[in-house]
Amino acid sequence: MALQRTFSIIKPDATERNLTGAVNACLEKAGLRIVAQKRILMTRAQAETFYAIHKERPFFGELVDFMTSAPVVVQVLEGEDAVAKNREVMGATNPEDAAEGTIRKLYARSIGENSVHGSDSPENAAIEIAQFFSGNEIVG
Ligand code: RTP
Ligand code: MG
Repeated sequence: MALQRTFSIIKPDATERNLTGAVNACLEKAGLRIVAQKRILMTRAQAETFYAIHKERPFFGELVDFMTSAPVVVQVLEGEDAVAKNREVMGATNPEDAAEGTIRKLYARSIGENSVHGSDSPENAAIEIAQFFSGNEIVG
């Protein structure tokens, strides 16, 4: 299978606890290569655009508050089957349902403060990568 790219975010609950390196170690151990990475404070507009698909959900306001509450690390990950591989190493949305050894099982605080984001399809990965990175910032 050809190399694929996916978009990842280390969320505020993880950056606040100084877990950037711990999360990156899990990603790299899973065979994903970090080909772009930057630490930013998301604006409300960026978070609202990024999570627009959830704007009618009851947790939307809380989600935007959370994602703008502290720095995040946005990343592009590359590897074979990267979208699915990253979802696997992240674990289920709710840490109570996440498999042993996954990032969310190890580090997430709750279903909302769940340490990482990962694209759910190659199509969304391309859209999400383009929201945060220009082509020359990604070095594969
Ligand atoms: P993500 O998009 O962040 O990678 O997470 P996901 O696919 O596993 O979950 P999704 O259904 O897309 O939800 C996006 C994020 O919204 C927050 N959430 N809170 N309070 C709640 O019931 C609730 N449900 C979802 C989480 O931060 C989730 O990752
Ligand atoms: Mg999602």
